[in-house]
Amino acid sequence: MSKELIKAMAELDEDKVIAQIKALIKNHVSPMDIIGCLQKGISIVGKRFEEKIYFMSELIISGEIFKEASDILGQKILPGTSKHGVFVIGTIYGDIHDIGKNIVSIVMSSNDFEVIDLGVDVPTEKFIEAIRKYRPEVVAISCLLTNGFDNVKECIQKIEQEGLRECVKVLIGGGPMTEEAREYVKADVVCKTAQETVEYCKKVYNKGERKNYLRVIK
Ligand code: B12
Repeated sequence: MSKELIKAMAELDEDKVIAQIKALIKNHVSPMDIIGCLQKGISIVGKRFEEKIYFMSELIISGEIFKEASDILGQKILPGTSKHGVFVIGTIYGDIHDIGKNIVSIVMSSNDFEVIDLGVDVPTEKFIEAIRKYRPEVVAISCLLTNGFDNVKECIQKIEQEGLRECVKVLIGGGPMTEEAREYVKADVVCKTAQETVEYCKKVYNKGERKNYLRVIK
């Protein structure tokens, strides 16, 4: 853990963040460890926002610094070559947070999954359309706002009403997503990190249920 990087991120010192990242890369620290430090730093930003030490402008700046950092790190996490499972991901409507979702996308892609990223503020219809079109094994819904839980629940209900629920595993993720939230929204699984997502999706893929899905979807 680089305390300097955590501090630079928490204090929104963009130049120091970038310089630290470059130095850590040079020292062969893994991109995922660097992301871990950035995450610690940005969660301090979140706390300061709650405590009214930071305001909306600081939140926006933190997002921009994290994005710039992930662009540098994204180039170090190379996409896989042989695509096997299909993975659809999007941030639920009403929510525009996408930094965590983007990390999950990059890591899934580097682990040989074909990733269809629907973006942010994604309406239910777009998730349903993507399930029909791409026939993924897993659809992941990202949500960082506690008041977005009902939207996630509604989205999963609609997937069920469309007769698609048995065709796809629904995974949820994002800061406030817990086991209780999973029960509430009726998802199959909650993953806390990108690596957990990879492991869960590999398990689903290795069960070889995809053929059955293809038969069920009309
Ligand atoms: C940056 C930020 C913003 C940026 C987002 C920029 C962007 N492009 O994403 C901006 C400024 C736009 C923003 C806006 C708002 N935000 Co904001 N934001 C944050 C902040 C500081 C960091 C979030 C982040 O990117 N973290 C870094 C990433 C890497 O971490 P992560 O998201 O947790 O992701 C990891 C895991 O959770 C997981 N993961 C994440 N997503 C997914 C998805 C899947 C499928 C899986 C498997 C895993 C997974 O994998 C990641 C890697 O390990 C958080 C504070 C915090 N502690 O999270 C508040 C926070 C999320 N925001 C908050 C709020 C309140 C808002 C606003 C409502 C503020 C306002 N008054 O307008 C708006 C909402 C706008 C909207 N409609 O969505 C609150 C939410 C409180 C709540 N419980 O609902 C937080 C927690 C701040 C706080 N402590 O009060 N925000």
